[in-house]
Amino acid sequence: MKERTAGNEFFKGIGPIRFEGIKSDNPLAFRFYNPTAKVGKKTMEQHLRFAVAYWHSFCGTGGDPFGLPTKNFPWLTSSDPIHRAKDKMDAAFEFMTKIGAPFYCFHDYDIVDEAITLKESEKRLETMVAYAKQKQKESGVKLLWGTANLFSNPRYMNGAATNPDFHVVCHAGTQVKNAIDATIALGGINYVFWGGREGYLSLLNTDMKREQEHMARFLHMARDYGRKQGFNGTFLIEPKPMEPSKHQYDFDSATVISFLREYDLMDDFKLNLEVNHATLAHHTFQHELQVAADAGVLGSMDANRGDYQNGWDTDQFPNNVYELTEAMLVVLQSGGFTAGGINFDAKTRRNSSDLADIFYAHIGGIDAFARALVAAHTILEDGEYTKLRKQRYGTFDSGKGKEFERNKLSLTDLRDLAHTTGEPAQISGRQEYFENILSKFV
Ligand code: XUL
Ligand code: CO
Repeated sequence: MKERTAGNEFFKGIGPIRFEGIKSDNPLAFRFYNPTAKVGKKTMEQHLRFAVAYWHSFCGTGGDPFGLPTKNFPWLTSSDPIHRAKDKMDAAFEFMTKIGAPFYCFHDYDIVDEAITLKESEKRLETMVAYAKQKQKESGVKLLWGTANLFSNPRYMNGAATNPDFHVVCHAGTQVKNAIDATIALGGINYVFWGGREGYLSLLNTDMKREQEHMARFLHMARDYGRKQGFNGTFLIEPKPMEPSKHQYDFDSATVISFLREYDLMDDFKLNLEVNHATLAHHTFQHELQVAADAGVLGSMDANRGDYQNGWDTDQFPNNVYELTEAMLVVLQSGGFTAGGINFDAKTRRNSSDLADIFYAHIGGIDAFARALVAAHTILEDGEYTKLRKQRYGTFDSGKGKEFERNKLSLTDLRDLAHTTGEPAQISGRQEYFENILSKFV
């Protein structure tokens, strides 16, 4: 077998991406993201905690249900699975270092292809985890989260943890155990569960209650195992309403939170919220973030955008600064990211077939978030937005309104008060005024 050449440069002609400021017309530079610039008490890098998604940028080659792959990645050419995996990892770390991302995220079988036997798959994973450890050490790039791919292999066609066949659940458990081990070995800060196949296609053949109980049992086992192995990080659930399942159990923030509460998992689990998944659930992204923040479980973010003209997960890189500002307002007001970050769960389009396109995509997304961060911070500093929103609830800050909040009134008290005060004066919600505050700073 041909020896692998280590240290290949895959993105030739592209150096480290630097901040050059708004006047720069260099397409391979940041115009807004200056990692060391302070926004309030933290630097941009500390606020945003960007992560590169291994699967989209180094594994996905552009195949779709209607056509073959379009991306001829030079790191995928070797016929030997370990050589190929190491080349891919060299490319990934070269990219992450050049773009200046502090973090990355992966699924188990992103870093190496699954083998025919479980034993061989585990051996491959072990080899690649050791290689990743070395690469992380050399580059300083850290693991934001690890996860297991419990949706691609045909064995999961009826679900993973919620599969009606216990034997499949055992396979899912094995993968999760190994992925947790890998995450711990690599110092991962979070561990994610996205249950793409945890749901159903038809209720006619599905015992939903039993499947959800199995899912809870499975998550308890994973939590117990991780904690026993010394994992102190956060377990994250990533909601999505559908695709590939017709109905996914982790539908949206509210559904997942009530599941976590019902099965006593709130102490260990938080949410990883993805923009396009919110869109598919007919929510705004900021709604999903706020629901999680209000329950104290806003963990991390998968950043992308959908498409206004269709109804599936297009995973496009973010570029809508106005919408991102609304999202960053929620994040900042909830105290910002601690363990979590912003993972670019986004892919370049199928016809973006140059290697440089991966750089343009990330530069665009990172700059858009930097602008949104600054805008949201400025809006909060300016204070008019928060003041006006607080004022809307002013009648609860004193007198009878305050007594209501403090549980001092009964329903008959409300009746008596309504009779004394008469018809309330109309008060405008001033939505357009609020929108204009945002426009002023975006
Ligand atoms: C799928 C999706 C996944 C998860 C990780 O829509 O978002 O990539 O982020 O499994
Ligand atoms: Co995602």
